[in-house]
Amino acid sequence: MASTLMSLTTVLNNLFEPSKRNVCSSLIILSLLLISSCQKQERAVQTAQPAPAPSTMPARPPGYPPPVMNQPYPATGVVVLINRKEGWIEINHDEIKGLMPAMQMEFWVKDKSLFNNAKAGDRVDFTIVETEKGEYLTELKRASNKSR
Ligand SMILES: [Cu+2]
Repeated sequence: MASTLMSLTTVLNNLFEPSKRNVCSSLIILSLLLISSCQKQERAVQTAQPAPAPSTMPARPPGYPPPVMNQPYPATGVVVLINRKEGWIEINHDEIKGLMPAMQMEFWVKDKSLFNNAKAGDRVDFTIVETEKGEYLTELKRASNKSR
């Protein structure tokens, strides 16, 4: 019993010995730092901006208002390739007034027989219609004016 008391006193003495106290308090500070850095990480995760939801509509370039639904937009361009199997045509098109600037892009068709009217390399006149379900090419014919 006496020896237990002795060792307890030794432990207490050691604890209050300045050098040991420093070790002890620095351990406390270290653990506090660890806790606070963990909290910081958590906060960083929470404030991270959620990725924008993928939009079905392409971003509107400046100067082009949202398209008028179900209104035919006449357009011209050159056929790059036709994918009959999937039902789309890639056209290097001129500016489509009120819809989009000149660019190369794919258009879906609802009627694949339109593809009989043209082939890759042809300059074409076509029509684009915007619907709630997306953008479709509804008319396609080889351009009568080949000068452009
Ligand atoms: Cu386009």
